[in-house]
Amino acid sequence: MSRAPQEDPRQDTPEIGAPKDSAAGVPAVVNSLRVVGRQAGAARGVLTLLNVNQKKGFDCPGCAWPEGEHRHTAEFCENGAKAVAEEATRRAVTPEFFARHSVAELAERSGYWLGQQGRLTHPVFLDEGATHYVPVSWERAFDLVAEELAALDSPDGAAFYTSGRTSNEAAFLYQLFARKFGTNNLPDCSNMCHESSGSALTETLGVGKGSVLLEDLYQADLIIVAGQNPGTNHPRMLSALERAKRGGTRIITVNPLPEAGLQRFKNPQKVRGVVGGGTRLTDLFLQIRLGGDLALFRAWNRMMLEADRRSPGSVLDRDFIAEYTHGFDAFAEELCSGDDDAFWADVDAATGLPREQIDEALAMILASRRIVVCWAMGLTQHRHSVPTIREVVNFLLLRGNVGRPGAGVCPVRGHSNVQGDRTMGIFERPSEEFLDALGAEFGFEPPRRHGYDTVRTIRAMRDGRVRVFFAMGGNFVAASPDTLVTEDAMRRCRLTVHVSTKLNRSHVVTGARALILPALGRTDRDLSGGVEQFVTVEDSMGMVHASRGSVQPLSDQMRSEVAIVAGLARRVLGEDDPVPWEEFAGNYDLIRDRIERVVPGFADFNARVRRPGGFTLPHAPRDERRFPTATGRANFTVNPTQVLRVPEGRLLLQTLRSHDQYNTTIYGLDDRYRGVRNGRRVVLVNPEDAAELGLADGSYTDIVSEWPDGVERRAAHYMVVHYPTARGCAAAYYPETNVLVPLDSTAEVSNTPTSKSVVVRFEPDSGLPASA
Ligand SMILES: Nc1nc2c(c(=O)[nH]1)N[C@H]1C(S)=C(S)[C@@H](COP(=O)(O)OP(=O)(O)OC[C@H]3O[C@@H](n4cnc5c(=O)[nH]c(N)nc54)[C@H](O)[C@@H]3O)O[C@H]1N2
Ligand SMILES: Nc1nc2c(c(=O)[nH]1)N[C@H]1C(S)=C(S)[C@@H](COP(=O)(O)OP(=O)(O)OC[C@H]3O[C@@H](n4cnc5c(=O)[nH]c(N)nc54)[C@H](O)[C@@H]3O)O[C@H]1N2
Ligand SMILES: [Mo]
Repeated sequence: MSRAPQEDPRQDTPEIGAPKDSAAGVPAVVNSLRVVGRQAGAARGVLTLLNVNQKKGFDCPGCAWPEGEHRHTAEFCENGAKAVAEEATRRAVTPEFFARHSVAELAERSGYWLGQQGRLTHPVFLDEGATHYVPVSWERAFDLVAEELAALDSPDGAAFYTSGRTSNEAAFLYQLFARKFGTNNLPDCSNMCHESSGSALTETLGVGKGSVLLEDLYQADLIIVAGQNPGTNHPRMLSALERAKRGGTRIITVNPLPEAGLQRFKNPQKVRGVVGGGTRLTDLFLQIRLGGDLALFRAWNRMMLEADRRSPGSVLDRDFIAEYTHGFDAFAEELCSGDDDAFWADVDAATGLPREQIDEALAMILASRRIVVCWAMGLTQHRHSVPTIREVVNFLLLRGNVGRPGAGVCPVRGHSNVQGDRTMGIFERPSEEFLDALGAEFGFEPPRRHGYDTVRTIRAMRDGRVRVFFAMGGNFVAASPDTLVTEDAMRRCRLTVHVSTKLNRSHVVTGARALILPALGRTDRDLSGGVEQFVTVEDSMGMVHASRGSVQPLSDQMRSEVAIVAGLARRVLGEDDPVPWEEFAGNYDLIRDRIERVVPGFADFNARVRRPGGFTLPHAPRDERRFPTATGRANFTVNPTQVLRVPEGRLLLQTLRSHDQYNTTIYGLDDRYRGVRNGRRVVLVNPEDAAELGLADGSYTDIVSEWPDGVERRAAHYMVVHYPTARGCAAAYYPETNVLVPLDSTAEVSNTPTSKSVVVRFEPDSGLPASA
């Protein structure tokens, strides 16, 4: 058992060139047109693209970055184009496809190959002991789910997963269905993503979302981008940073890797971006060690406290602290106590940064009245992620940088509607207020017991406590940690069900019985109930707007997610259930009326969402400096330094995204900005570490992770690439390396898998796996 099963090593022959120091620009656009042409047929592809994020079009299924006020006809980014092409493809996975390929055969294919086969067009069923999926009617499919749910000892024997592309309307109905069925087992991709942000922000500011709007970025004096690679994962963010930059904003980047987009940006939307060197975005690059951010923010905070002691009132916003915050004294006391040498020794060990750079950054911080901190997975996927983000909040609170223009917290979300899904109640630990409102609106008593998150769901499946796994989108077995454990857990289920657009690994690693239910995606025209429907989404900055697909679906058997949930709910909950499921499926306005009555901030939902650009949800800290926390104030917190100490001869591995993938969907085998072509089995290692470990550039190695449970986790046959990452750190691509992430290695409080800090050692290459 030595390899991640979704790999196809035969296709993987990496070629390495020099990393780039700029992102986007002409090659990006040309590349995206090429991908679009290949995938969807040029005409259909370009027509589709022009519609993305336009006022009357669909929301880009790429990322959750907001659209801005002026959407150009051509404002698409390379990776948005790929996401659209992936979905709008004309290739189809039909019942004939499943007749040709057994599940066992499909399980030998790579995730890349599976995704390339096209859109799922018909509901299909894999019966116990069967070798192939066979077509099934929607009615029969719902009967099968109902049958297995009815056979459970308790409603908590089922788990209802959600990925982050699901619309507000579908998500609202889905969680209503799960709760009427009787469980809060609503794990979601957030559990593996920004859960640490939500946990930290809810505790400290009272709202688990970002507090800035686009204008705030433009007005900021300083933007700190920590643990994020926007050139690949949020390319439109670079346009916003460029605009801020032109207005005089300075940018500090904190990252173990020198990511191309953050160094220089060539704006493909402008002539200026087409020729010349592009805009230099980063003023100061801090090449930090993995997991060093807590120590870095503590260092800045301590220096600010000390400077203010020397010259009271010169640094801190004392009025803000007195009026709006709680816990300052305890925070300052802990941070400034203790031996100076020991404190700085920890900072050195954790960050690996020269003291001059920390000082230089501090000077920029002190010269800036308005500061925004942006972050993504580099901050959220470590054991001490929640303390790290709490410390970021401390940093901003010290100088009143929350709740005023040009300042605030900016966790940059991943999936295009992951934030909206949470707002709609996709959460295993819902608040009492939410459950009260939901129960009152629909006349039932929702379950109060907290449900399972992603990691707990895997354990429960492994231990036989969850027997039915239902997924609204996503690719659970590939996205989750500890691939072999998760796949085994999945196989122990009675029934696994996937509502999906594309074929993926989770369809071929199944429970005793399995269903694939084909859903319409964001780009597809939705004629549920015989009339054209639109859905709504919420972006990373709390802006809600409409999304209307325009592409003719490939088959009349594909259904909208709303229609699927409604049909299933009726079948499972029975004819007597008073919720008007059929009416909801025929008119999404009726769902929005209910959302308005249950979820705060959606007053006049149907009217406001029809206005161009939609509307912004209220955010108490941002709008009125009101902090709905336990203390009624913004909370300072005490977060002792944690240093990830790695034994001799080991490195800390982060698992991240290449430029040619969307999470577990692989678009191609290149990572252009990092200079990697035609392969994904690479591990990026600092040349000095490589020399110490005897890892020659271009040689092959096995990567073995270390975790105190005695289980061997190995990723075989990876090419070593000498790369300018921080000392002591390495990087390799997710999802293949999920085989190395131990299920039980999770963040404090948020329980997020520690995908960015896996202790690994290197062993001699055991060669290509047998099937190669
Ligand atoms: N094209 C494309 N777009 C996407 C996605 C995609 O796969 N493809 N995925 C979407 C999703 S769901 C998400 S969540 C986002 C993810 O967006 P990102 O968070 O940008 O994604 P990652 O590739 O995981 O990159 C993590 C970055 O953090 C850095 N980093 C890692 N550890 C640390 C650390 O300890 N400290 C600091 N300071 N930096 C660190 C890494 O070097 C890397 O630059 O993107 C979304 N958008
Ligand atoms: N090691 C490691 N693991 C990670 C991460 C990491 O950085 N490192 N990142 C984590 C993060 S941030 C995230 S968000 C998760 C992602 O976890 P998921 O969201 O579960 O995974 P995706 O790859 O985004 O899911 C892709 C599948 O979603 C389906 N799909 C796409 N669009 C639609 C749609 O509109 N409707 C429906 N019903 N289905 C659709 C398609 O069938 C496609 O195959 O992975 C996490 N896992
Ligand atoms: Mo994510």
